[in-house]
Amino acid sequence: MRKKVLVTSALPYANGPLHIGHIAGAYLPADIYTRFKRLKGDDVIHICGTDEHGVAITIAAEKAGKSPREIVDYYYEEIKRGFERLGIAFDNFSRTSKEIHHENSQKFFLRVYEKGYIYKKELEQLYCPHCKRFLPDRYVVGTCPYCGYENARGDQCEKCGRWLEPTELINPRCAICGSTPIIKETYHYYFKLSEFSEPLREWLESKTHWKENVRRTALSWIRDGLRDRAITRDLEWGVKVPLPEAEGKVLYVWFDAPIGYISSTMEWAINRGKPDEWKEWWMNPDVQLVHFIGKDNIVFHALIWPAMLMAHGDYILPSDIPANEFMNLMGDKLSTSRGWAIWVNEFLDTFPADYLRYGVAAILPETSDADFNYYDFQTRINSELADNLGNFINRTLAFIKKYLDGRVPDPQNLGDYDTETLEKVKELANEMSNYIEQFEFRKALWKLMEISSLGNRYFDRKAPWSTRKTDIEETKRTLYVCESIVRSLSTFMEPYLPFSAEKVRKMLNLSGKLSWEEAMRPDPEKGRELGKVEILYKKLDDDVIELEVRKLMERAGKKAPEKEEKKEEKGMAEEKEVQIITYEEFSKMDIRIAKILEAEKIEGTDKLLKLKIDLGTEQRTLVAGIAHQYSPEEVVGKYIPVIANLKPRKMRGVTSQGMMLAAVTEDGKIALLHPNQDVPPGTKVS
Ligand code: B3M
Ligand code: ZN
Repeated sequence: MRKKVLVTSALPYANGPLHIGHIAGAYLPADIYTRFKRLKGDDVIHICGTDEHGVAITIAAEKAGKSPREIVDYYYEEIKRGFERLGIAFDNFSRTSKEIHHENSQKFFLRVYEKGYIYKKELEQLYCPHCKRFLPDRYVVGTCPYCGYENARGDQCEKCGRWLEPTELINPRCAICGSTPIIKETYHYYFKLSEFSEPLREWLESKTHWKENVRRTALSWIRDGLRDRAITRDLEWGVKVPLPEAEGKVLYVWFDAPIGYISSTMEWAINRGKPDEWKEWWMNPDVQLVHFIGKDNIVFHALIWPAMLMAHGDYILPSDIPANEFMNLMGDKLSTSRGWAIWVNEFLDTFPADYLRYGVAAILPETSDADFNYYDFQTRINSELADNLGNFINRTLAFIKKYLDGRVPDPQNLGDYDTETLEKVKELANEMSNYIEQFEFRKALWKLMEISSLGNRYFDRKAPWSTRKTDIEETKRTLYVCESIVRSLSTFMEPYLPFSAEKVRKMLNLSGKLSWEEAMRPDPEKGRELGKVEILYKKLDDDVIELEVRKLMERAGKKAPEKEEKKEEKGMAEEKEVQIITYEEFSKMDIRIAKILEAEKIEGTDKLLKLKIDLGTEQRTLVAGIAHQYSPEEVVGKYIPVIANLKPRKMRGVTSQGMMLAAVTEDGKIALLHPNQDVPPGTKVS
């Protein structure tokens, strides 16, 4: 049976242009997934829209000297255009400022209110005496009480991801004028999140197939205790609280935004002329609901939104929340305010959309943060897209055009190597498909590239340029197999490279898209005349890349790296992070074996242990981020390597005098390291 899959991507704030961090976090994976599911024959819709409320918008408006309305109107168009150019094909792209969404959110609120999960409460709030207003959310910044990050916003700490109340911040300051706020009385409506701890825990525990980062983070927050939260704000801009006594209050943006997924589906149904059809998605337990998000949105999608849905009662819960980590840029954290970002629309003025899609898909931050580097991007495009995939497609089709009458060859029968090759393609396509099903888009992409490498190897081994003079039947066999692979590729490419997939279909003169199933079989239309053949991927010249790097550096006020420097680094180290250091640099590190004497958990954290260690000549205190995996009892008495001359660092009020070394896997699992023979504390590691 056809499965129904409802895909959503996080609703981007309409307060700035799209950058590649957005693309890598949610939209590209969601689009790949949707396109793939469609080829597989599932009934799938991809829903999104802009998030147009909240202080992210009002602050942007204030900074630009514009009204919130002007800001969201402008960026809605700008963002939508970026998605279209990039081929992110939503079934509906709505806006939370639309009437339909306001109504829907108000209904949702009232329902939860009537069920007793929302209550009114007086509270003390931060108020800026200088700006003369309350300071909700991003209007106030201060130190995060959980992780110590100094620029945490009033509603969420960017560093540890926790949901905060403005009054929890240490040393709060007004984000607009910098003054110290005072405390003033007001009232707000609270959502009884605390009541959902148990149901949420049970629900999350059943999600064993989820990405570990999402489940683990959400469960650890439950363990820390869920508190009721204010879901209204004293603002002008937003969805009005639908209660007569709540004059001047609007819904907190994170309360209304996820409801936007439903509103956007409603709008989709209306546009299709079947206004009730959204219910077949949101009220249908057979639907698989998949939310694609970036990791900073985990708390909202894995805890608060499901709790809201549980409280409401009529709608399905998410089946999966594949959250991605962050995408850095040229070794440094993305920062839109510092100009350290690649803007989608600007990028697409220079590069084809499929180049961006490929460059990002190849390094998606699926298990850990990734780094977009222009030079690696160039290498990938040139050696993978152009030399591998493009080359195979072009050489095959050009050969048929030139020597085989421009028609799909019709060989008598195939030899072993020919059928084996076609079988292998099927196998690789199945592996690719399994990876996509598990949201492992990078690995799936390697499989795609393996198919075209296989094709290239086959072409080389069969050497049709030489057989054509001696054995035309053999040449036909070869090119029939190659053409069949190209035809299969035109489908397998589609999720990642939709624009070039379309071009390939044109060159092949196919009447339309093939399903995944059809693409697994050799071409049945022997004798079909091919279309016009053109080069699929042009290589990127050094100058083009240099110019982009220079533009980026200049905008951010940085110095461009020397050309030689960058080339050498690249030659020696396969992937980005690996850097070569000299022996002198290495020898500066004082690494020694220490014995753990005492260990205790650091209050209020779930990751940190405070250790007392013996370094032979002295005892020291270390802070180690292992508490989520090791209990204090487990580690006492153990011998571990330590960098003894690392600059002391204060964490959660404890100064760490050195750092413990351990093995950390890609998905964050830690394994302690121990010497495999007895050595005294203080023994040097070299
Ligand atoms: N607008 C946050 C963000 O862009 C937010 C996502 C809403 S999803 C319902 O990071
Ligand atoms: Zn102020």
